[in-house]
Amino acid sequence: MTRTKTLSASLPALDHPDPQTLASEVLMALKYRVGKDTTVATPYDWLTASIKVVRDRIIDHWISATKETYEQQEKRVYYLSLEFLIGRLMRDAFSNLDIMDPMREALASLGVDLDEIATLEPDAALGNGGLGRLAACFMESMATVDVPAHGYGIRYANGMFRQEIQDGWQVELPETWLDHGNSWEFERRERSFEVGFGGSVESVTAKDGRLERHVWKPLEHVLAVAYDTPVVGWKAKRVNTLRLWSGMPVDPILLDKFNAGDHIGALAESNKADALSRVLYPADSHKAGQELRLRQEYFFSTASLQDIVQRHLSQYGELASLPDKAAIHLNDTHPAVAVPELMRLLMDVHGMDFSQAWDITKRTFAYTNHTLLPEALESWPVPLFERLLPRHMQIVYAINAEVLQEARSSNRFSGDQIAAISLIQENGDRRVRMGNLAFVGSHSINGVSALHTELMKQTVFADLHRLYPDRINNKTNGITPRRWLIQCNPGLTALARQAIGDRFLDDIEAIKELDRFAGDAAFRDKFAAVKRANKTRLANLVADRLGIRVDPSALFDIQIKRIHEYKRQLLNILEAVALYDQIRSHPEKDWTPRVKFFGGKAAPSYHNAKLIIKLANDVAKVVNGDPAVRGLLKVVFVPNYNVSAAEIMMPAADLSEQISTAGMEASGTGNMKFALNGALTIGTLDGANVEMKEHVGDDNIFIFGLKADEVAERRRGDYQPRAIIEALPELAQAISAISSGVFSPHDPDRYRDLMNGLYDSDWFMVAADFDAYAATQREVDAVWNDRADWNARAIRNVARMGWFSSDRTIRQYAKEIWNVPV
Ligand code: 26W
Repeated sequence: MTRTKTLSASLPALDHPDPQTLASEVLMALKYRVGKDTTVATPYDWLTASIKVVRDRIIDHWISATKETYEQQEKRVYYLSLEFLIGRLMRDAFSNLDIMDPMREALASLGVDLDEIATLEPDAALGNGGLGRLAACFMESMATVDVPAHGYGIRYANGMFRQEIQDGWQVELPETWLDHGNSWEFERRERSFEVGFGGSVESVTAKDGRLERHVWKPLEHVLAVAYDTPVVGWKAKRVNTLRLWSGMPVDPILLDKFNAGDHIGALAESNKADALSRVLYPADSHKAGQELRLRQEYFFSTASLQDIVQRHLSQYGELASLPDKAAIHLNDTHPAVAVPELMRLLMDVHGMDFSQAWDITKRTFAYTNHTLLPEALESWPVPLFERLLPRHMQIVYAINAEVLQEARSSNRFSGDQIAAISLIQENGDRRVRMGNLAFVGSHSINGVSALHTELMKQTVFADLHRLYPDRINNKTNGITPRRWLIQCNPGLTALARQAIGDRFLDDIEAIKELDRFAGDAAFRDKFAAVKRANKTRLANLVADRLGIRVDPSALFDIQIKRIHEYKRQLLNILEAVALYDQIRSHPEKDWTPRVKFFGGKAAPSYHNAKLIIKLANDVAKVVNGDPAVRGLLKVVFVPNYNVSAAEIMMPAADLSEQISTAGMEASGTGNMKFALNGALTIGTLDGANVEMKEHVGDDNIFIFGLKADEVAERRRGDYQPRAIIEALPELAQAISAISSGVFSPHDPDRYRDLMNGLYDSDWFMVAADFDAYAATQREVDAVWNDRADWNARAIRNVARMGWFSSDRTIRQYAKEIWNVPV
């Protein structure tokens, strides 16, 4: 039953403090929280004091929201995710509490520049890329649309690595974001749970000899300790909790061991606990495979479930009502071990039988799939799973028996199809398939764009979909407009407010009222001025940090995202090389000045991705240094792409590169951030690009290349990249230049294998799409040269992107998956 929300009187209203009040709060915080006075305060101390001030204000809302959820017995959402790519929080908090301006003034009155101290806040980079950033946008949107929610994850001491570019190569350095402490979080020592690994399973029999229950006797124990960060929504509508677990030895002093003289043993135990929350696996769409990763997955899943079960029991006294009061969401398969863990808690700890536990489990869990890449689909070797989690292995077998029985008794499945449904992969080494486990344990399985969801039904989950046809559904991703427009693009926000008023701040879909201004020349000029200012800021940054001078009046063409072959940074670089060649050989032509920006991290073990970074840098060096180019083309690789870099680059883009091989990008969310900030997209019909095209209209987006079904068809047939390359002189020359060492004269063979890969197999269809891509880029030039037309299209992009708000996405999850009122 869906209950509609009633606005409660108990929630504190948003107050509007004046700068004087805030200034005195900052001074108090500086004195009593930081322990300094103004004469000795460092910029970092001012940052800490400012965060404490805004956090105090958030806490008032936090406590009342938590109380209200309890009193009203509201259903809670639990979002389990191994990644939360949050970025900085201070500006977001100021903006959501509507105190940005008075706070700026307050700090200025104390001689402190808000923008300066804001850049000192470290990025909380507890995620790899899209999946982690989506989790962060969702947390903010759940608070904004008033869904009572907890995010659960790991408090990694080292998040995503810091990328340095040395001699063009990626070098990975540890990111120590907790060095100065973390002003946002609260340590909750009292909220800690034991986590076991290994050991054996004992059966307890009743007096009559019947099996009563199983008891897992783990060999190792660690503690998961909670750290809470409040997450504030727009205008502090609600404040939710992000609870991150940190590993600690059960006996933090390890006195027994130590006193018994086992100093090394005591240290080893401490290190083992510590290791669980030491580092984020930097593998994006490639399974990590190591034992420590499975340990991390179980560690945070069991701690979160124990916490959820305890909260539910203390409020309701029984567990049969769990599905009515708790929706637990699995962000990809990383927390899929939560399925057998909840079964274990219900059966072994709380005495339920299998069928009741299974019913509760399925009604409680929902799962989102974020990728179809086969190499990213998690599975664990049965011997490893069994050694680490012996009781869970038994439960997985029991679930499997249940599911396979259902499949067999329907008489609709062949032997191969039954094998595809099984939780255990039997060919080769035996492995537990985490995708199948998450699927069968959930009542809802969703994809993240319309195309991706269709492909899920046709490929990875085809047989499970036939067995459970009502479970797969689509929830197209979204982004929070607070961070990705209001906060990162104050110029465009102010311009929109002048034009259409403030309604879009509360309801981003109202930004569609901007549409009619596309035809208004005066507005277009103002829009262009905002874009120009944002580009100038990026140009200055690039000049300061990299010593590369770029002209803000050139077309800024940007591809920023993880480096992966399927995302096809290589296609973009090849086009740059071909263009470079053209500019040199046809100096008489009227070339359109362009700067191609790249940014992104490669997984440390991903050889080709790292080579692509080196290639971008090698090409940049040659092109930028060639006087014959006359500045018409520049290539810039921006090091250490992260959330904060995105906040500067998204607003500065004219052209957004979304050029993955069709069928391979589940959704993309960078595509949405660019368009909302007034960039036009050049892209394939992949992921959410398909729906973006429907919303912005065919004339306002540049679509090229093979479609997903055409890619599949070529792969089935005999795709001949060599023939294609040989028929395209521009492409052939670009490849041969790279291959023969034009961009790597001191190591001429550096790119030989990478280029041969294009001739020999070209799995990502770079050759097949090159011609269409290059032709579309020239079309881009033509539109760019009619600046009124370009700006009109860009404005229409901004106006028509409201639907891609994560508020819309979260409302759909709430209504169609979680059954919570919004
Ligand atoms: C097991 C290792 C691992 C780690 C990360 C496997 C898979 C992943 C994810 C697939 C990585 C990811 O970030 N996927 C992205 O999710 C976004 C949010 O839904 C989508 O927009 C992107 O298209 C998708 O690549």
